[in-house]
Formats: sequence, structure tokens, C-alpha cells
Amino acid sequence: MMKSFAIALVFGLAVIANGQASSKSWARYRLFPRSQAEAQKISDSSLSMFSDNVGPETDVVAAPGQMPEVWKLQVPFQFVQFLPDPTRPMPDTDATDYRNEYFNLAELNAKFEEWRIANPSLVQRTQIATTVQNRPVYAYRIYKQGDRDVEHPPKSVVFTFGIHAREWIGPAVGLHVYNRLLALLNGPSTDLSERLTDNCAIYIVPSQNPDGYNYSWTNNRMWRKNRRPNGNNFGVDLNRNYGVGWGLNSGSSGNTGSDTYRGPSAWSEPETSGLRNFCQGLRGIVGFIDFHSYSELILAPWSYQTAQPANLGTYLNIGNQMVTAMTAIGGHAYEVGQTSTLLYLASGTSTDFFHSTHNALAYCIEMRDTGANGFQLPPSQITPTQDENWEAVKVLLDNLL
Ligand code: 0X9
Ligand code: ZN
Repeated sequence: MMKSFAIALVFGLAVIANGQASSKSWARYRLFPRSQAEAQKISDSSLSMFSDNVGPETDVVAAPGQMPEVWKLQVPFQFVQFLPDPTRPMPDTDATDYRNEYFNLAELNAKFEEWRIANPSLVQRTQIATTVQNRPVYAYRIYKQGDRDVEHPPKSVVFTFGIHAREWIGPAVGLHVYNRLLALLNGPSTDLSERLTDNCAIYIVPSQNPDGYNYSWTNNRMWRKNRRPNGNNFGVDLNRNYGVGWGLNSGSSGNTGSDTYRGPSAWSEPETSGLRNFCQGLRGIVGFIDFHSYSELILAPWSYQTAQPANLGTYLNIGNQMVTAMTAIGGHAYEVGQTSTLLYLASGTSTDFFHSTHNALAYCIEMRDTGANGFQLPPSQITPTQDENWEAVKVLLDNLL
């Protein structure tokens, strides 16, 4: 049964593969790996991952002429759709409305700076890394010193955005979280703002991969990694470069051309090692969220192994509270679970590092949508995605402060 299904898929595809359009067009294919070894073959290939779901099925993007790469995998597959050429530069939008437009790197940096300068007593900026192409990576600290006259608050929470270049909704949500936190601290005192004042500093890294983000605007909308030159290829997947579980359990690739290339060693990239060094100096990191897209998932460690973390119950409990708040405001019911079992094995990730080294409650949120538009989420969905993820942030802070 399973076998004939597989053969039908492959034959079904042959018709499309030999059709004229596919050799000249970009196309999305769905692959059905039957074993860990086949999943690893997909991960090692130079096909661009569309969904990164190297589990029961995964979607890849084939450039014109890349069809032989798909065949070579010898994994059952089916055609999903033709895609617009992602290598066309994006039109320069001159975006000003962060609730309804995507900001390019310069616009994003300018907005973070505008709000920092407008709030000198609340915001502090630190450069935590310099990228391969010499761009700064910044962390913005938001903290209002309260009655308790402490030099450093006892707790810290860290939010990172934009580690994967093409996930444009990430930095867009970062802008909103920053804006809402400033509004909270500037507005009338609330239970949460009081606890924030006395207790906790929040750190936002709005764009952890500025080289990749810029490249996704200028050259290739589907770019994921940073822009490290690797011989004939470019880029390290920064979310495979963290030093916990690095390179283990087929959750990453050693091929430089792969979209999940882990880099030559753990922490080889400035965007990851800079964040690690910066966090070494912070007091008590209790919470962390790394914002990604897409799939509408709230993911807990571990991601490099299927074993459960000792406090999985706490992760699921707070995750479910997030879902309740998010669904109430936006109607999208994100799913909660452990990365390695709900999604797939991913080794060397941000969450495994913050969970294990800092003992933080460390989530990865895969934001909208569930695949209809994927990384190219229409601007009309920016506002609702920002709003529902601000709810998730508040739930985390409520539980941890
Ligand atoms: O593969 C990834 O890095 C993430 N999915 S994505 O489609 N956005 O690339 C999920 C990995 C899980 N992330 C963490 N546990 N940090
Ligand atoms: Zn991602």
C-alpha cells in the first residue's frame, strides 16, 4: 500500500517534471522521506527548504534546472505549485507604517533608533556582534528603574527576531513588542508594568541576521542563512550554530550548500557567539523566545533530541496559556509541543542553548501562517500576527516576573 503510494507519487511527478514550465520556473515540491537517512539526504541537498519540515513530509524549492537534484534524492515526491522567481529584487517600498508594511533593514534600524532616542531613560542599546559583512547586531534593553534602587534587575528576558532572513514577519513582530513594552512603561502603572519596573530587564534583538535579511530584500526573497562565504557556497544556518547539541542526531547538515548548514564549528558565527557572550553578562535569564515563521507552533526544547526536558509540563502549561490568549485575540490556534517530536530534530538551536545553559524557559514560536503563503505572509496579516504574539509575550512575562 505504502509502496504503491510512493510509486504513484513519483510517477505522477514525472509528468510534471518533464513538462515545459518546470525546467524554466521555480517550483515547490513536497517530499515524503521514509527514513531518517532520507530526511538527512534532503537536509544535505542544495535544494532550498520551503517549510523545513523534515519529518513525515517536507517542502523544497527547486530553482530552474534543479529538477535533477530532486530526482537524485530518490525520495517520493509530488509537485505543489510554481513559485514566482524569488531572485527578483523586491521593489523599494519606502515603508512607514510598521503595522501594515514590511520594513527593510534600514527602515527597521531607523525605527528602533527613533524610539530609543525618544525614550532615553527606558532604552539602552548595545552592539553585540559585527556580522561577516560588517553590519552591527544590536540588543535593545528596556528597563525602568523603580523604587528598588538596583544597578541591575535580578531577572532578564531575551527576545530574538530575524535569525532566518526570509521570515520577514519576525522583525515586524519585534517592532511591535518593542513599541508595546515602551507604551507599557510610559503609560499608567499596571500590575505587569510594576513588576517590569522592579524586577526585570527585557532585551530585544530585532534583527539577529542583518546580512541575510538585507540579502532577502535585494537578491533572493527565499534566503535563510547568514552570508558567510563557504568556498563555492554562502551562508551558515544560525539556528544550527549554537553550541548545545551542535551537529548531533542528524538535526543539521555538514554540507556548505545546505539550507541547514551548521557551520565549521559550534559558535563559529558572530551572530550566535556575540549573543552568547552578551548573555554571559546578564543576570538571571528566566525567559527567552526566538520568533520564527511559519507553521503556527509554540515549540519547547529539546530540539536536538527526542528525550523530554524535566520541566516539559511547565513549558506546555505556559504554552497553553499563550494559546488561549492568542486565540482570543486573533482566532488562530497555535499548536504547542516539543520541537523534536512535534516538528523535527534540529541541532544547535537557540532554545536548547537558553534552556540548558541559562535554565531559562526557552520557546521558539513559529508564527503565521500554516503554509498558504509561508514566508511571504501578506502585509494584511502583519497587524493580527503582531497582536497575537504580543499576547504570548505578556503571558510569558506574567508567569516569570
Ligand atoms: O528549523 C528551524 O530552525 C525552525 N523552523 S524554521 O522553519 N523557522 O526554520 C525550528 C527549529 C526549532 N527552533 C528552536 N527550537 N529554536
Ligand atoms: Zn526560522
